[in-house]
Amino acid sequence: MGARWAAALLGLAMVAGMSMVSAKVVEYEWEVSYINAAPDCYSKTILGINGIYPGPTIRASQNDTVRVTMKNHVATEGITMHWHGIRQIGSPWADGTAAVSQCPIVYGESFTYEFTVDRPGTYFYHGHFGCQRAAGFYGSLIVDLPDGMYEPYHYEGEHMIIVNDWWHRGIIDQEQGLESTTFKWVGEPQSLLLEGRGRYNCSKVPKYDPAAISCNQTDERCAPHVWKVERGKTYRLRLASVASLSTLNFKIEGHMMQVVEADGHNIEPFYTDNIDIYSGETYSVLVHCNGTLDNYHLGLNVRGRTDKDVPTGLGILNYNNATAYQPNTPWPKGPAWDDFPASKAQAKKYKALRNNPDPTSHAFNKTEHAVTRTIILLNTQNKYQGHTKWAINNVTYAPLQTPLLAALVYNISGAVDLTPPPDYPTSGYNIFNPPANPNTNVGSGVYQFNTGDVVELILQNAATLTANQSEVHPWHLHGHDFWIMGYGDGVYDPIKSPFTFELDNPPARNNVPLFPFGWTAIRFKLDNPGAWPFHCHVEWHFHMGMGVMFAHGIDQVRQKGIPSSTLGCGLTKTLFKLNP
Ligand SMILES: *[C@@H]1O[C@H](CO)[C@@H](O)[C@H](O)[C@H]1NC(C)=O
Ligand SMILES: *[C@@H]1O[C@H](CO)[C@@H](O)[C@H](O)[C@H]1NC(C)=O
Ligand SMILES: *[C@@H]1O[C@H](CO)[C@@H](O)[C@H](O)[C@H]1NC(C)=O
Ligand SMILES: *[C@@H]1O[C@H](CO)[C@@H](O)[C@H](O)[C@H]1NC(C)=O
Ligand SMILES: *[C@@H]1O[C@H](CO)[C@@H](O)[C@H](O)[C@H]1NC(C)=O
Ligand SMILES: *[C@@H]1O[C@H](CO)[C@@H](O)[C@H](O)[C@H]1NC(C)=O
Ligand SMILES: *[C@@H]1O[C@H](CO)[C@@H](O)[C@H](O)[C@H]1NC(C)=O
Ligand SMILES: *[C@@H]1O[C@H](CO)[C@@H](O)[C@H](O)[C@H]1NC(C)=O
Ligand SMILES: *[C@@H]1O[C@H](CO)[C@@H](O)[C@H](O)[C@H]1NC(C)=O
Ligand SMILES: [Cu+2]
Repeated sequence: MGARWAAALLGLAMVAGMSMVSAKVVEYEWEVSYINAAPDCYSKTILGINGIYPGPTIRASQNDTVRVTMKNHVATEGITMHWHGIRQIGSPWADGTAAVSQCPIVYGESFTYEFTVDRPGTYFYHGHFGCQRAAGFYGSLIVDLPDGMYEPYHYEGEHMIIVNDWWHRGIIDQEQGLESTTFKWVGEPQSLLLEGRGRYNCSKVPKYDPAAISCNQTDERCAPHVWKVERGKTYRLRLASVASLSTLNFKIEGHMMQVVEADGHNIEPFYTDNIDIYSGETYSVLVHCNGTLDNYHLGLNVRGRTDKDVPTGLGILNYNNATAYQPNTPWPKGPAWDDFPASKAQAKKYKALRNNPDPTSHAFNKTEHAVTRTIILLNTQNKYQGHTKWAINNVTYAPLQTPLLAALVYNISGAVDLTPPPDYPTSGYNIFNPPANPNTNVGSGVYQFNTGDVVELILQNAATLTANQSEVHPWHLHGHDFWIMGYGDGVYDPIKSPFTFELDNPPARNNVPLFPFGWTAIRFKLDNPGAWPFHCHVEWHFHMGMGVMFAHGIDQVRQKGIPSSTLGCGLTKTLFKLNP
């Protein structure tokens, strides 16, 4: 039941320097259904693609067209798929965000995504409806340079490592707990997974739990993944985090890593023995395999939240086809989970690669990218009619029934809340304590921009509803890359803080952490017309309203049109009939 794919020449040949580069169509047909899986030895129902988990890897070359036809065989749930890090230039309808770019694909129906992968790098895809990403609905997406073109670094082999945190409860149960007025938090994960594999101690499953009989320590589906290397060679490890909650720290026993790529962009390389990966981020690290032993641990640990009951996730780096086994050496562990200074110092190491040979590098230019609009987004935890929520400038986001893009393109009256949320938080808000009045407003409003605007966006963190507590929030932008201008502790000062910004070579990213009680400044140019979410990539936080919507250039999208296959729900029902 492997992925069926076919590659056909597009017929277009592109001239790149002296070589002819031809873009092709890379085609996949996916059948989505519930499957039984045991990623950490505990058997449960998850969402599988073509019967497998993690989903099939998509591999294409720069400028190729990726076409994925996805059929929904899940009778009780709609589905969508988001191509994380792919900007969807000219194809905003293919972004795969339910309530924004399309209607969910209902039972028995198929939907075809078609988009260009314009930039080489490491990406991934994941469900973007409800909390389906947490149900195992994800896989890797790798964009190579065309034949004959090379990265500005050298390696002899490569491997993908998709990392995740994992719970035993099903997502429907988890979502219901988060939505309920008797709020039930999901808690910390049971396991950490590398390439969809971890290992839970089955003797911890209570005897009365029906799963006690299906938690099987010797199930081969939870045997640690083995990454094979040849002694003396240098490997590119492509890391991607689809975590639902945790920041993860990756470390290889006895080996250093040279970080060369972040979110699909080349960076100024640096060496480290451990790397923080926030949910929604991708990295490439080069590892020179000069170890003397047959097997080494790959280790994954929680950062930024307690790791008390979350054991190290393990994989095996195996040399020269020796018999693979888990070494009996201590598990690799980076800095302590609450060593925030270490995480902040590492985050600040990322700089765009100077003299980047990649013409699509998206280099920052302080003249060209001077700010035209500034927005400050305050992240708070609140209450709405007894429900626990996350809010941005005192508005918690509620998905609309009518997809935002269609609502704007067809100007459907009453489908969209056109009142933009505030550009600034309530003045004088004390970020260090929970508010005396925790109530917030619910909304689905849209920040509307002019194409060409350069927006500086300040994310400001604050206390949760618990005194002295503030959490890490990795923010992800759809449709655009932004530059990370800076990070700081405490309250952002519009006069003093900008003096600390990196104006020389800030890194271009699509994901950025916001540290507890701190602020993060990003800047981006509105150059890709459409409707785009900007949200916390913690699955549970976005579900609790931690996101905002951006839109610009809708006239251009309208001229080009959006496929009628994106319609059919909410107030687009009648349009669907008009445009069958
Ligand atoms: C990709 O397409 C763009 C736009 O058509 C073109 O400028 C660029 O040279 C192409 N790159 C490669 C590597 O084919
Ligand atoms: C598994 O859990 C049991 C019960 O909590 C404990 O006695 C045992 O030491 C654990 N095994 C490992 C390998 O951690
Ligand atoms: C556990 O898995 C192993 C390997 O697949 C299998 O041989 C064994 O029968 C399973 N045990 C139970 C109790 O299902
Ligand atoms: C492997 O190479 C690194 C740097 O290239 C060096 O520091 C280390 O000592 C080498 N390890 C072994 C076992 O040779
Ligand atoms: C390991 O096995 C593979 C497959 O049989 C083979 O291609 C490769 O050359 C072997 N590597 C080494 C270092 O022996
Ligand atoms: C930055 O942009 C300005 C205005 O477009 C241009 O004159 C200048 O050459 C650019 N600088 C670099 C380093 O590209
Ligand atoms: C959208 O519809 C409203 C009336 O419902 C109208 O006032 C407005 O001009 C329309 N906008 C566009 C862009 O067509
Ligand atoms: C947020 O909105 C709620 C509901 O309107 C209000 O009661 C509360 O005072 C507002 N909080 C802030 C900090 O503006
Ligand atoms: C919060 O932290 C401050 C400063 O560390 C301390 O004085 C205060 O007692 C703490 N409050 C609570 C409720 O823990
Ligand atoms: Cu968050």
